[in-house]
Amino acid sequence: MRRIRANAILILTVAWILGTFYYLWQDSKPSSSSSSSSSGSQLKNHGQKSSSGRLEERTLPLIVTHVPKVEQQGQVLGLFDEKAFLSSKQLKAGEDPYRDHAFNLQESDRLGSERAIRDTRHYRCASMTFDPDLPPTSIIITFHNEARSTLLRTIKSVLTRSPPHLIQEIILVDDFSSDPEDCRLLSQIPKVRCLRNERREGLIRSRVRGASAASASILTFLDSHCEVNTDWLQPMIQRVKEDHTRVVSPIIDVISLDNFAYLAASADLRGGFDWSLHFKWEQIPIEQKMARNDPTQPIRTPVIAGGIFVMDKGWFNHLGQYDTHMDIWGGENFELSFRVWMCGGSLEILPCSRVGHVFRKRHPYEFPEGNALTYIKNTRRAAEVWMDEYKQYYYAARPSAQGKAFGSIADRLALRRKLNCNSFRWYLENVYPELKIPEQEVVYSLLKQDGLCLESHSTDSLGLAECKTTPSIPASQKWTLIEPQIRQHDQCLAITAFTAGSKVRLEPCNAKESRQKWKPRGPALQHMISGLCLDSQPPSGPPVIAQCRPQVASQSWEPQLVT
Ligand code: LR7
Ligand code: MN
Repeated sequence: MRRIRANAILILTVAWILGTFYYLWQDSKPSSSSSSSSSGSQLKNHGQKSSSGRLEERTLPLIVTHVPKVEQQGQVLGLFDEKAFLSSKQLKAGEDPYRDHAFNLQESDRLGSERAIRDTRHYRCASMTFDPDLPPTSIIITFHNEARSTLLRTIKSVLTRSPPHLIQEIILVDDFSSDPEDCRLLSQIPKVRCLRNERREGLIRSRVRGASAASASILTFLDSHCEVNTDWLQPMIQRVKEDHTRVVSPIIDVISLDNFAYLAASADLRGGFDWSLHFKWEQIPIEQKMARNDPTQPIRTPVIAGGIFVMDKGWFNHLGQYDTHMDIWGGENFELSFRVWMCGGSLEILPCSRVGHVFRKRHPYEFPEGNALTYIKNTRRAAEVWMDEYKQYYYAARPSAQGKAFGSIADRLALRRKLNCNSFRWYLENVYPELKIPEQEVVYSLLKQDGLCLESHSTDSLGLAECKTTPSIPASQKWTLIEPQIRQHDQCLAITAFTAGSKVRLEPCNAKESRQKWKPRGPALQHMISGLCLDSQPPSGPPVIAQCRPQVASQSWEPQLVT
């Protein structure tokens, strides 16, 4: 009897251990097949635009496995002669495969019009459900001299990996490519229309043209060298259907520009930027990451990469489409992102939607006005219209932008007023608090007046004294002008009362303290709130504030830079 009981306990123990192992195995499964947070060797930063608008490549540590999958094949191209289309334009022997497209054309051509790719989603995505009555979308793809094989793979992946009833049409906009045949031939594919520009417009105006021609109520934008992955479309349409003010992007997987391997991108990234308006992928803030217990949840993002997103057409039009005075490439993703957030919408990345994109290191096409000038013009327009007083940090980070032409922004400012949008400060506080306001370059100055210098005697007493420049300037005469503060280390120049004649002294800096806020007014230093100016009358006593008379010697301060 005892033996039977012992055996029963043994069996139960073994079953329990096996059950536990099975459970753990189930939960860790995605680490070998997708990009869940449990797989440590993730691609952290998958391609980044540099300040010149080029792409910098990162290491791609993921091993790719090709799992052949039966997909809807055959019929999607109708009478379109795929073989003739691809074979008539292949790389000739001895030609540089990178020359025309900045990726390995030979490898792309070798893959043909379609291939199986790994389903890179978290395994839990597969059990998501969607409304049966999702609305269809118009897919908009603009291209300028795209390789035939990448363009056809983009189109075919859409047609084979999307529920057919969700694809209303694919609108290609040929942005004046050298060969008009691409556009003409591709129009033979069922559901595909192609509009050809009569001159080079750039991707921004081309997208607006495509969007205006779209007949579905939801717009989906794609680059011309993508491959969409399993069930990529439903999660995005679902989110937009639930709330038309959402603008959603997939996780953008990496297609290697060298061997066209399809690589899973990290699911922990969102779009960010620095003050020069240089886009970068960045880690989700740690608090948000900790709070994410469901890997299928959307990720709020301050900006989108720009090329691949889904947006309600009515909302796109209501918000002013794009700034059509932006040319060729670049900057439109910031303009759209600021506008969406500041004018009542939101941006998110949906981890259960995956689209591959060929990231390149250089632009394979020409910029009629030059690459740098175009990027500056476009980003300057975004900064001037949307960044309010914070545009000063853009100019500080990109000094070459100053003085460069950017055209009239009157219509965009009018749009911003009409839409009654929030301020950029609101955006920084509510959407992107992680973007730190730069400490402006620390400039040490003497504040000189007729050969005398403003000096601190003790912590709170000030006066004028002979300027001491040798052997070195004492700390008591060095001032840092970081608008709106006039600082000496962590002490700030502050008024003691808001009335004329009040003393000025030093006190611990506090960014919220209005008594410490100054601005230059000609040679004078004006207290911002009282409107009174720093005055050294009487010359021996502590400085005071007085009615501004900037021509008067006692109010004339000459900052002299020292290091
Ligand atoms: O004059 C042009 N006319 C065009 O139609 C120049 C380009 N294009 C087309 C081009 O064929 C392609 O389909 O526009 C699309 C984007 O150009 P790419 O692929 O040369 O640029 P990219 O991949 O570096 O572009 C990213 O940034 C752009 C900024 O203007 C756009 O927002 C792109 O859509 C965007 N691509 C993505 O977001 C995919 C992920 C890359 C990242 C990060
Ligand atoms: Mn691209």
